[in-house]
Amino acid sequence: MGLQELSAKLECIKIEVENNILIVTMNRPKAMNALNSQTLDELHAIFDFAAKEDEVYGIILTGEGKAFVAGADIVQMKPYKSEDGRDYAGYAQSTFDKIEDIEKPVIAAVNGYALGGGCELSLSCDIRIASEKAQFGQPEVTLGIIPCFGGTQRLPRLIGPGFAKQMIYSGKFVSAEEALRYGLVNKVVAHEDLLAEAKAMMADIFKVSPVAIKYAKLAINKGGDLDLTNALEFEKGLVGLCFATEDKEIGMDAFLNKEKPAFR
Ligand code: CO8
Repeated sequence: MGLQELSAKLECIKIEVENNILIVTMNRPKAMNALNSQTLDELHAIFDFAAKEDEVYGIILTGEGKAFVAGADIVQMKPYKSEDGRDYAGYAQSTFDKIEDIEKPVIAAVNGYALGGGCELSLSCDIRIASEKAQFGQPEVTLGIIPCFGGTQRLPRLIGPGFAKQMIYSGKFVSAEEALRYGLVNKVVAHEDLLAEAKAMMADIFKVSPVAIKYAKLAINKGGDLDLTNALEFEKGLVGLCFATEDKEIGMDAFLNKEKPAFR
């Protein structure tokens, strides 16, 4: 399915391609871009498209209006019993795994509220840039549940268990500046500069070897779940793969010839 055809089918998310960046805008403003089943279906379709489309080199995720994503859809979840809750969490987890595992860089440009599943969505991206208006939180405990779209696992892995427990146990929102201090976001920028900053960061990533990015992402994401000895083995195996690629020839030839490498 091409971009136009996919775009025409989407109701909760907008997509466009600009300079090889797929810009994905969460777009259910009447519900603060909350994640209902249809939105998760659409995210699956979009990331399937992004994985296959050669003209997409990287993805930026952002939101329309006051929210990035204000969490799972509470209206949809209210009637759920135990099994429904588990199943829905599983579906959201598989969606976010797909985002985390895509072999292309993904930047979250967090424009506003990133709460519950919204904070967890940003955690499945490689890099988070926040508008000064962004607010992060895991308010699930105020609803009598726990973060379950990966939040109890990805948040402490990113910012450490101390700050993660503070966020998860209190349910309180934290400002963009506080999120920067925790290491939850890489950078805070003026609201009007958010997308430009995300695009500029992506443009820098596009200058280097896409094959190296793919293997670096795999090494960081999968190696982090292994003990150090096995993680280093894994890293060694991946650099072996790098040495077999054309990108390695291009990169090292360019350096030795005092030229800029022309990857892709
Ligand atoms: N789900 C559904 N609707 C929502 C959500 C949501 N998460 N967030 C906001 N809305 C709706 C509001 O109900 C309101 O609708 P209406 O206009 O029909 O009354 C509309 O969006 C606008 O919201 P507000 O009037 O509240 O706007 P404010 O600017 O006053 O406040 C906030 C904005 C701060 C974002 C506020 O709406 C809020 O706190 N939202 C809920 C945040 C939250 O608790 N998120 C966590 C949800 S749980 C989760 O994400 C993970 C759990 C997964 C469990 C899954 C297993 C089944």
